Amino acid sequence: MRFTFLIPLAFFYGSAFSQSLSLSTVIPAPVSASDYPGDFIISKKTVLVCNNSEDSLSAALFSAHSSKEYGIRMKVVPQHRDSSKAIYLIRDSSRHLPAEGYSMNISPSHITIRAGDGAGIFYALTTLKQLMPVTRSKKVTVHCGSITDYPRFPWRGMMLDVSRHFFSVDEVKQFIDYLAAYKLNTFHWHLTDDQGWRIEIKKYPLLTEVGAWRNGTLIGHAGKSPPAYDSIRYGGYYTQQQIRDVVAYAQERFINVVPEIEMPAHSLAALAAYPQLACSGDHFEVARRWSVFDDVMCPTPFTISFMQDVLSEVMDLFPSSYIHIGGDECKKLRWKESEYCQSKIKELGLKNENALQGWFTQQMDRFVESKGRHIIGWDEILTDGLSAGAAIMSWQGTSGGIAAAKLHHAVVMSPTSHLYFDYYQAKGSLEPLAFNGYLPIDTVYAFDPMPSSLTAAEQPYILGAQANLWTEYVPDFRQVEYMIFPRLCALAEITWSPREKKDFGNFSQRLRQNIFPRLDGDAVNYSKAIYQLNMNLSAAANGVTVQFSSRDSSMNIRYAFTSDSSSKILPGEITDYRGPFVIDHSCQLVVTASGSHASSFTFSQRFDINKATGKSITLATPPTAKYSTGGPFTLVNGIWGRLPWHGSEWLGFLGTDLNATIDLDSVQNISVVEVGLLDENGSWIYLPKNLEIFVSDDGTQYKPAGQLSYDEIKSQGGRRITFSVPDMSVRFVKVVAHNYGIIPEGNPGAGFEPWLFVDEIAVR
Ligand code: TNX
Repeated sequence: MRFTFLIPLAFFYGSAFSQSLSLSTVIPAPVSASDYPGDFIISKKTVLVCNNSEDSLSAALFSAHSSKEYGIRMKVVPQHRDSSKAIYLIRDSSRHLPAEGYSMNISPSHITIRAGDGAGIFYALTTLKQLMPVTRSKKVTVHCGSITDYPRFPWRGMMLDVSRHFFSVDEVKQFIDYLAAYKLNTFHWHLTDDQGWRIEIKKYPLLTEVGAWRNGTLIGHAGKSPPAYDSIRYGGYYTQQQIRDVVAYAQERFINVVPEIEMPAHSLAALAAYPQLACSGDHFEVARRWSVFDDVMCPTPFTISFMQDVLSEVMDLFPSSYIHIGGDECKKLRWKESEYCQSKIKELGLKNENALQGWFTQQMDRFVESKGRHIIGWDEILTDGLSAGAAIMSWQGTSGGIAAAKLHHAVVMSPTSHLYFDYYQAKGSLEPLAFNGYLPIDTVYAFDPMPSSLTAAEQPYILGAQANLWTEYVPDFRQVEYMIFPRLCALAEITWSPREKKDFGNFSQRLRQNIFPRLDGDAVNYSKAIYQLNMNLSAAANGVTVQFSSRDSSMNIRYAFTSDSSSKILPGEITDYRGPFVIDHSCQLVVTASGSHASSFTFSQRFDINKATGKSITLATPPTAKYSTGGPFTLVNGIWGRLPWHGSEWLGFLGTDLNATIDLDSVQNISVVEVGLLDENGSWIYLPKNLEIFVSDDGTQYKPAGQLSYDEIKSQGGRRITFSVPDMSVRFVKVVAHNYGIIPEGNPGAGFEPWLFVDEIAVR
């Protein structure tokens, strides 16, 4: 019957008619969902029926959402005589649903939601929101069906760093809303770091009066020398009143707020306010740049009682059973120099400074436990003496978490390899500045928080996972949105949905069908990187062959060439991509890939086609495996590496030389050789000691054609080094760059072998 009037109905409503969404389009994927024929229609006559005050609040939030998105506000009533047009919210523990679980039955006349707790009711309504039309429509239909759903892990989290950049209370609430929309239940609030202390502590007012403000901020990427700063006083903090407000707001959305107070390192802002916290020195500045600093708190009685006072106020503000005490990246230089630390190590019979950090952590651990709470910290805090209740957040891979679980500590997985949302999610020159790593959404999705090496008895110690958004390169909230969306959706699915349900292709389809249009509607600034193409380059006769592949075969790929670096494609100059094509002249290539709805992803790439491009190249010493992705061809692929550098565009030689021979195929006239180098000592990448060019007609007899010393390379800017060779006819060009050799004292990486990084060799 239904299908007979589907067509006239569609005609009548025109574009306003939208087919209701299948129950299996929800993100995170429910444990089980089946569609039944028919729709439930939400209108102003629909009522939400519940008789529990906690659920009434969830119902009111649902109604507010419906009012904002569709102009339909629904009444929340304790009972309803007419069973039609009702959405029932029922507390029912007889079904033995796991914590936070719910069941939902949608029939044409009414919807019944059952859950054992308030979170379950809230998540059912969250699911229902995703079953309502993706765009505003006259008729708000929800597909009939039934769902049983509950989370795989109890800790589904996201961290926001508000120290490196500060976000207002309203922005933090918006962030919390984003978490709630995908059933995440933990907001880890990174409140203190070297660059700013952001929480009011009544007993120590200077923490915010002094520590919340810095006199400028690094411009561009760290590691660039010399660093440049703006001179804008930057900062801000949350009053205790504001914190209480945020915590209450989060609680209404079933989100636990875990505060983080960093100690003993990442604490320059605290040291600037109270220099007595340090081992020595009486003047510190709130950091203006991104780094791991030598100055850290000293584990003295003063520091211990100071930080316990801070934690007391923190525990008054945050009901969370876990309180995060940081503990990462504590350099031990100051502790090695400190008489106090050295005598404390002796007195306690400790092995070294790391053990002293363990002892310091224990002082906090005992204190927090005495208040009926637990500490959680980064994997560096794992030592023998921790209370059984202490938990570990595993960031340097998963091994710290695995070790902790084996010792029966609770663990939250948050490895840089899969869950660092401050890393790039797309390749290409149009990406906004980010931390150096690369973390596309399919890598996030591939992560399983449960390590396969744990026994059944150890597995319950894995509480779940969380992603971290460090904000060194996230200056405003638009950029927060860009970094978390849509990777947040993948995080939600790996922490909520059953492992067997994981399917990236299906997930990305649901993203495009059910999520992207909503984000578009709410003007959320999300990344379109999922449409990103892989660009494969190979050698062609006089240039390179370009081939694209994508995660999605329905993708529509078009490209064009422009003379400048603008991404604008002019109409009429666009080509539909049908297969590999050759680039044999220098140009700017612009590529757009679009999927089934309006979103698209554009990137551009400059090609420098010269006599060496695509020619055969051999290396006497191979690059070090870690930086060898594209092989020797990387140096003649027509692409100069981007800055900030990204591994795949460079070859790296750890302690060894570059010795490259290019066969130009035939004898050619040449006058210029260019070599691309990197000078980033902060990353232990050093220019070569010298650079030599040799040429040959036959590939056996070589004669020198020029050489440059370290100082000459440096004076050319150390990036794109040009040799003018006397005009000559040659077939083979050999480039030798001698590794700088052991890094001298006083330089980053002193005493170690340096990296030599090369991205391109051009012959003209
Ligand atoms: C390491 S992860 C840090 C942070 C940085 C982050 C950048 C961790 C516990 N410490 O201080 O912001 O890398 O990715």
